[in-house]
Formats: sequence, C-alpha cells, structure tokens
Amino acid sequence: MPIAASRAALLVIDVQNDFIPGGQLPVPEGDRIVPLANRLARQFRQVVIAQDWHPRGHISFASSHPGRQPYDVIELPYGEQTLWPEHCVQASAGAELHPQLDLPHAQLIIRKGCNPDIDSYSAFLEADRSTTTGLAGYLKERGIDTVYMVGLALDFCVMFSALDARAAGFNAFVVLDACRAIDLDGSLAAAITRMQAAGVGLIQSSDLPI
Ligand code: VGL
Ligand code: ZN
Repeated sequence: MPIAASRAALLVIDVQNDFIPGGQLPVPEGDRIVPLANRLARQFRQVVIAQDWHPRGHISFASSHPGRQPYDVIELPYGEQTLWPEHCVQASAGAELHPQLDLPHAQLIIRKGCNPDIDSYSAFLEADRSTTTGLAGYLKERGIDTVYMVGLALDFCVMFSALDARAAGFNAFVVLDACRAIDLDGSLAAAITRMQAAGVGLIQSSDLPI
C-alpha cells in the first residue's frame, strides 16, 4: 500500500536554521537532508512539523548558568541536562524552518521547549517526562498508528521523539539517511542502540516507495 493511503504520518523534526551549518547549534550536514525530506513528504497525506521554540533565557542554554559552557552536563530537578549554545529563540531567524523546506501540505507545526524551566527534545513529551505536547492525542484522533521520522538531530530530538512514539503505542520508523546527528561523546551510537531496543525501525529512504 502506498504510504499516503495508510494510517501513517511523517514527522519532520527541527529542520531549522540554527541546526544548519552557519546556525547557532549546527548539526554537520544538517542542510543535506532537506531535498530528501521534501521528496519523502510527498508520499504522506499527514505531515507534522516539529519546531524547537525556546524563550529567551531558557534553562537549556549555557548562558543561563553562570560559569557553565555549552556542552557541559548539569543536574536539574528532572535529571541530566546538556547545556547548549543559545538556539531557536522564539521568533528569531535561527528558529525559522529551513527556507528550502517545502511542505505546503503539513497541517500541524508543533512547537516544543517553550517552557522556560524544562527542555523538550521529544515532540511528544517534555524532559520532565510527564508534560505532554498533545501530539500523541492529535495523531490518535486522526487514526494514525504509524509514524515515520526525519530531521535533526538524530541522536537528540529524533531519538527521543521515536522512543516516545513507541511508548505511546505507535509503530515508529526513523529514515536514517534523512537525518543527521550531533554525535557528542558517543551519543549517536548510544541513540541507535536505544532505538533498536525500543523497537524503532531504522530504515533508509530506499526502503520506501519514493
Ligand atoms: C536539539 C539540542 C537542543 C535537537 C534541540 O533538535 O536535536 N538538540 N535542542
Ligand atoms: Zn533546543
């Protein structure tokens, strides 16, 4: 069955200027996935876009913690938090979707990381692991049972979204060649292992009818 006719949605994660080389938190080759994401999206009737969308002074920014540097890891009430350069500040140019992203039929943009005191890598659940974004309910109400994912970064927002999609009862597939990773201290290898253990299907775009 073509994907478009199935109960599947494509989730396009954080393809934003700050995650592209030249941005504030660049993911190597992050721009290279854009044509593939556009092409894949044409196979899906249901497309959802996730957008990292932080208020100024967000808790995940190293600049919010005097004496700390980007990529330090600190302990917060909800657990470990990697500190990042300031990125994807609400309504900034860096937070905008990549200009070549061409998803005119996407019906939902879900913004995450809006809570000043909680980060949210996942498009489903914030880092406190209890505040939901509402995405699982949205997809279920539309009869979706399978989620394909592409985007940035594979070892952070894509991984946590895929794990949470499984936890919420969806079939989940990550299209690896339509993702790129940050790869901090082995985080890419760890992400692959965690996704496999959770039953996330790791596929290539050539496995799909495009
Ligand atoms: C992301 C770090 C901080 C991501 C977002 O999109 O993977 N990574 N905020
Ligand atoms: Zn972020």
